[in-house]
Amino acid sequence: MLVDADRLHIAIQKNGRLSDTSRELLKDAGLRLQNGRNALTARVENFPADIMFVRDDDIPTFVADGVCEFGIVGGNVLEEFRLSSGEPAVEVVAPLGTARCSLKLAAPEASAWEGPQSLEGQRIATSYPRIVARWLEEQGVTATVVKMNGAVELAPRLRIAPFICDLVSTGATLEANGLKAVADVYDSEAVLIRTTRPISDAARAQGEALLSRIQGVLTTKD
Ligand code: PRT
Ligand code: ZN
Repeated sequence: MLVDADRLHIAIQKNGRLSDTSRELLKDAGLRLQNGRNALTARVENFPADIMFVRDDDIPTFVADGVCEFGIVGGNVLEEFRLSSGEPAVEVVAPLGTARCSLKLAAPEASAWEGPQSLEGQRIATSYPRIVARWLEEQGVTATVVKMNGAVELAPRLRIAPFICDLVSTGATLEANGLKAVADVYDSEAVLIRTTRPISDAARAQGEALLSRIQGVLTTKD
């Protein structure tokens, strides 16, 4: 546990697609951060909370371990984490409506697609192997899932796998790589998560106050 059990610890992405909207949400909730962009942590001047700037992939772990009481992360990252960790001590307290995207199955433009059965016995490259494996099971299809940590859209050209499953927002990346989306696997948006581990009474009360401020911000944005 971090030194001060009476302060809240909030994990947000340091740099990436979630960082600006995460900072903005905390700001709109009235939290004034002390440090600039390059710090790893920031003290909130006017609320008993510290912000941790981390990789998005680490956020579910920090919250489930109770190192941070709150975090903001993509639903896709949280879901993959949940499928890998049994029943982690983390709950979604608010969908945020930002960073919307879909995990989509894609195939080379020229290939024939006759539905999920076209995947039988094939290879699929993805950064989300557990979400893809669950979907394949739901479809009753057996295929080999190949985990890649990035540049998934190159897999067909590199002959790693003829199919990929990757996040899509505008579709421009698929198009630029000669791929077409053939199925929706998981729809995602950023979510505010909270630890379900026991925390101090003071931290719990601050957490409730933070949550109601954030809910207030979200309501005015609806
Ligand atoms: O460094 P760190 O590990 O923290 O960041 P990261 O590189 O893992 O994540 P980042 O910042 O790229 O994305 C963070 C989260 O943003 C994701 O987990 C999603 O929840 C959400 N998000 C929303 C997206 C996209 N839209 C998105 N389009 N994440 C990634 N993409 C990528 C996608 O992987 C593909 O390469 O953008 C490309 C496709 O975009 P379009 O517009 O061409 O379709
Ligand atoms: Zn990441």
